[in-house]
Amino acid sequence: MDTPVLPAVKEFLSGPPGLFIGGEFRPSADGATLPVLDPANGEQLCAVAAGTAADIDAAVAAARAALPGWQAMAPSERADLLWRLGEALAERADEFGQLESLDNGKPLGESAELDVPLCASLFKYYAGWVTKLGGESLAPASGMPMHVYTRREPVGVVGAIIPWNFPLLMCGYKLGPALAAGNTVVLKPAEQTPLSALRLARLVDELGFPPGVVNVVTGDGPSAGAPLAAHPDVDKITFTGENSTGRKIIAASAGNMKRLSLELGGKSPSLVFDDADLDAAVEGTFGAVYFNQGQCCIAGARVFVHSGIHDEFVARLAERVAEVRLGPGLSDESTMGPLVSAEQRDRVEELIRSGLAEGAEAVVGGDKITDPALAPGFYVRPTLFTGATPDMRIMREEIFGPVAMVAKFDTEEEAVDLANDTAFGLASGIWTRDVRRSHRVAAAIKAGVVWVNTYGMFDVAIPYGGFKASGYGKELGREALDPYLQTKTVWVGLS
Ligand code: TXE
Repeated sequence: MDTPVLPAVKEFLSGPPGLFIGGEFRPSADGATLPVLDPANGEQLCAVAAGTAADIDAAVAAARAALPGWQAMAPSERADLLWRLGEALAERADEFGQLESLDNGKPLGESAELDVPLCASLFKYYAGWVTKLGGESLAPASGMPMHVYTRREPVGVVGAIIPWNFPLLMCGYKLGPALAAGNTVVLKPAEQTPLSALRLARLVDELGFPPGVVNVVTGDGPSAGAPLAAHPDVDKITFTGENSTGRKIIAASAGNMKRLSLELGGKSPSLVFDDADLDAAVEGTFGAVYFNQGQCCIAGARVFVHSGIHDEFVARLAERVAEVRLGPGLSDESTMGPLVSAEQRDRVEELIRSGLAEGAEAVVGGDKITDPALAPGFYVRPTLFTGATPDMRIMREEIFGPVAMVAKFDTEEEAVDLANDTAFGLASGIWTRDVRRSHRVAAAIKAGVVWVNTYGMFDVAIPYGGFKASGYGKELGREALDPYLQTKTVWVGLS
């Protein structure tokens, strides 16, 4: 049965607010709009304003103008606003969850019970830091008669460019630490999923954040993202998305030497040793690959299994994958929703075809959806490949869809080499009962996160972020504040 759409969600969809600039909602400068589609059936949900360079200019000017006031506000007051944003969000988990599921396609259980509460707790966590950001007093090694201290100052105006896989959560990842550190923000949501960011903007407005502290400009990458990345009056860009877009952002930001935090793609390995708890490894690997329809940058989809347990592992994982029930996010029958867009579905299907053409075997899935109830939506049949070799495209390129590749290894050394045979370095998983091996392998893997006998765990207090081509600048935890602050050193002569 489908969960009935809440009146507040219907009301929102009947006329979503425009761009949020300087505390006001307004249409885009040229009046253009973007359609927002329901990925479960391809139909239009509503339309939102399509911002361009002129709107970005206005939003950046509003953010710049708001900066002195926001920084002068008592830290306890800023903390209070962030805390109340977290509270208000948690109180509206059902509404935000529905909006997110309609916009992105993910099951309601995931949006309302995971994404919204985590985003709410993020604002509360960073509220706690606002009153604790101080510098230090330092003694010169030479013994010079100087009083030296550091101040931790915000970097200024932050441009946040976010993707569509966790639309609301990504708002929290960026806004939480940026605002806590005293910056003002221009947020550019993904064109596929702008709704929860606009709903959040309404909340920001209702709670009385000073105008211009948070600005939201919806629009596509080239028209709204690119001018934000290149804007001479933006001090920092924080970006999550594709590597090629990350490269464009690096180039665009060179003009005024913007600070950058980049959370890019991944091709994460899961290593299953022959002493692993197989039940836990199968269930954990299933979640590592297929959660969020596989649209996770941390997806542990390169699964390397010891040859002694390979066949049994594949049989059990195949059974688990076959249990998936595809359907709309708002249906309580569905355990997996559609992908976010037709473009993403086509991209994933093309990679599945390449895997078959290059000789991998699809133990489950691999075929197109033909069921007339699902076909108009952007669904992809969850797929499990065996026999994938390291040179295949499915083993090298980020798939960002519900596709796992299981391959064999014989020794620990080989497992580590296979795990590290990628340009990316975001996350990884190890399944073993041997505590010595778990630490040895965790140290040898070149990735920003290693999960041992678990996968995909996140917590507001624990830092997360990639190595190698997966980007730089941590998110979550205390470390996530650093990229939003700069240290000023003050020397005071005492003689
Ligand atoms: O990403 P983009 P897309 C990967 C995943 C997926 C692929 C494509 O493999 O299949 O990327 O997704 C904005 N200047 N990830 O095309 O383009 C864009 O409007 C400034 C991994 O959606 O990177 C959106 O707001 N901004 C990932 C944001 O960038 C630009 C999450 C992300 O879109 C821009 C999503 C430009 N020139 C996709 N061009 C992860 N690591 O979590 C686009 N944008």
